[in-house]
Amino acid sequence: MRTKIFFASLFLLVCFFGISKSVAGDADRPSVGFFDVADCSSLAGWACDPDDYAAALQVHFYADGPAGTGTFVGATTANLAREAAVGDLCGSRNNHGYVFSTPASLKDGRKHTIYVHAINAPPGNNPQLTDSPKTIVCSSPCVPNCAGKTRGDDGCGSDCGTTESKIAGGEGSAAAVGPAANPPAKMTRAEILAKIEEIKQLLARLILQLIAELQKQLAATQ
Ligand SMILES: [Ca+2]
Repeated sequence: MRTKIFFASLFLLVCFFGISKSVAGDADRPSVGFFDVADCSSLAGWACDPDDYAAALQVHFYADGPAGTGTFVGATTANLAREAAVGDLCGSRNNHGYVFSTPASLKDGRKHTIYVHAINAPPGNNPQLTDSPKTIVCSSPCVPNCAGKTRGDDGCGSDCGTTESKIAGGEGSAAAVGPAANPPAKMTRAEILAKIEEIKQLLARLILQLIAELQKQLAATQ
């Protein structure tokens, strides 16, 4: 009887340690990586998983909070070539980089905090990458709109009126011709020289008209 109990106990011990060893050997190791870059063009870094260095991980991006509280704004695959140092941390495989275009939804002139999660291999907890989160502030690209306008702001800081209409003194010319005549934001050298020449000619005509008027008044006094 004692012999049976001894072997039964031994069997249970072997099973216990065998299972424990198996569990310890199969323990998931979290994905690793970095969130290197966050600007108005792209969100970039690298990610890999020590349980499967050959796997190209999915990387998920959230705005203004991590997964669970933030807004999911997109995903990409971390499968781009990176420097050798990344390979040193990813089982000698350096093709674990990711680059994701900064979503237009985040370009609203407000501050947004971007969180990056690597999708674990095998499926499990999806950790944030090192240096996540990062903050960006991106303005929306300005789209000029001069529809229905002959002058005035185009919505991007430039005047919808033409140079000719302002110099010639058309409708509303007093305001339009005003100081510096509100030149376009970007002018070529040739355009600037042409503009200066136009102003010189305009001033010359005005001076000649003034002199002529004064001469007329002078003649009247004789
Ligand atoms: Ca893992």
